[in-house]
Amino acid sequence: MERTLIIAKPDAVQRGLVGEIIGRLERKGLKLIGMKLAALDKTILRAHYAEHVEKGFYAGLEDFMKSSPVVLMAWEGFECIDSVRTIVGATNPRMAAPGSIRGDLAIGVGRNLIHASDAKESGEREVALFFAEAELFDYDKSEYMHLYEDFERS
Ligand code: IDP
Ligand code: MG
Repeated sequence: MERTLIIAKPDAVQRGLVGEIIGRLERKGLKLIGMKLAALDKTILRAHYAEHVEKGFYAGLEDFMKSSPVVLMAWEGFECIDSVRTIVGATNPRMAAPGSIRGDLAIGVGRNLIHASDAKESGEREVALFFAEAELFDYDKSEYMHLYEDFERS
């Protein structure tokens, strides 16, 4: 099963939208395998956003991501990277589809509420960057037989 790192960004914490974000992922049927509140510093942000460090918006992004605690989550599910990106919506909330988290709840590109991993490899790397193995939980979810066919559950 794929894993994805979700960050409820400072705007989600400050606007009281953490529960809304968690609820949407729960209702999809995904499994929450790790969660914690954290204050991110420059070092971990530069590792997490390595592909963006040289870009013009990076300084503002880093300041914003340090402006409040965030909620870090690891979620698991069959091909969950793509399904979560669809639930999250386009990077620019003004272009994000209605029904998506960003489409429904955000306006500014730099205030788009949520981070979600964009590929299987980045999901593995990002979950490992923010969570120790002991902070990740492997447990049975009883509803799986009603969510997945056998080949999707293996
Ligand atoms: P993503 O979060 O949808 O994967 P990325 O392109 O990976 O989008 O960019 C990471 C984050 O950087 C975005 O979520 C957004 O907060 C911020 N960002 C990206 N492009 C811009 C921009 O043009 N202006 C301001 N912030 C941006
Ligand atoms: Mg990205």
